Amino acid sequence: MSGRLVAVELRRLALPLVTPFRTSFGSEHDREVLLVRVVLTVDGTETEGWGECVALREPVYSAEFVDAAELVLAEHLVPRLVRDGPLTAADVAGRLAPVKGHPMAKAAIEMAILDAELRHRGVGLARHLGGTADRIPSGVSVGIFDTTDALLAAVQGYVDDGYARIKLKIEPGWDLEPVRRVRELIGPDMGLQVDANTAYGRSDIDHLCRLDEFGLLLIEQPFAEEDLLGHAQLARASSTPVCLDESLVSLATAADAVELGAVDVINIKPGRVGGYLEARRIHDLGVERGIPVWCGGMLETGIGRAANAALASLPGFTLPGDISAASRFYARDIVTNPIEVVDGHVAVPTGAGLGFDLDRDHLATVTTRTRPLDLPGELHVDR
Ligand code: NPG
Repeated sequence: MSGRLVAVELRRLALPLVTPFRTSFGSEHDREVLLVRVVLTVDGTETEGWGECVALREPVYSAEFVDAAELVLAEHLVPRLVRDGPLTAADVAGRLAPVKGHPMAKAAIEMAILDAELRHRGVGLARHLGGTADRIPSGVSVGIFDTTDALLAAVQGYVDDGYARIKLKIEPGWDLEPVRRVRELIGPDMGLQVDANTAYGRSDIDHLCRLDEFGLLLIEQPFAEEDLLGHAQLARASSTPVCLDESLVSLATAADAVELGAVDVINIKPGRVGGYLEARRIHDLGVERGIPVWCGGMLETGIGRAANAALASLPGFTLPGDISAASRFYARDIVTNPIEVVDGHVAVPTGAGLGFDLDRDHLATVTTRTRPLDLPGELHVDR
């Protein structure tokens, strides 16, 4: 059922983090969020939908950054979508394919249209994607600390909160020792994994193999985004499964990485791959090829967090995702039904659309700018 985009608005929010989050590429103290609000008319009824763009303020995780995402949405993506007439969420990726790159910006507008479309139909995202679980195990991602003692205290807090697995950020100089100490703290049975965010190079393969003794679930993205060969070499040398994040920007790159033996486990982030529909296709590839997948996180608000929980309810998500409680990052979420962790699990939203309920008052408080887009009229070509 096609709909017409009758309004699109870009919103910028400033959200302080409850505690700074340090990775090998920098420290985040607050989150500058870009939201996309659409109004879609289907069968004469107008429905609102929201999407969240996961691009960071600076291009340090990937090439995208929030100002560029706003610009490409306003000047290139939305005009193309509107120009070509009525659409469904499933048409978005194809219509936007002529614009190279910018997966996070593309994902945000597809997400908003999907939200509106599903709300109109009264269907939840999990059901739409083929999700089967009604709750999913929740993992937490723990940043780099100045001291190992501070790290251990933080990890103990997350263990007490009931998280199902721990992910540690690592970088050269912050790897073997913190991992050893955390493994001692949490015992041999709790899931533990590490994420390097591209901080190492191929010459570190022998060093990284020393992580094998800690029984890790996986090592995530040790080498540069482009370095599939290096990851394949590590996968052969090390007994720790190699997981890719930054390298996998589409179904095609994921399929190539599998073929090359560069990836044992796939981190799926819908923003990184251009949207939830491409994310499902990567999930399907994982199921077909026997590659476990899990859902990554990008410090999302309740909008993206709800959608991620829906995605992670698909059966191929056999490892806990980075879908932690919203309160791990934000004192107050912009939704009235924030994701919470109970017995190490997160409930999969069941409401229509992405399943979140906006806290409009709080959203207004944290909004720094609202930009309604002028929508170009459709081209009516007489044939
Ligand atoms: O739980 O949302 C979360 C954060 C998970 O560590 C996490 N994300 O590289 O996967 C990552 C990392 C990240 C954080 C990436 C911030 C980009 C920005």
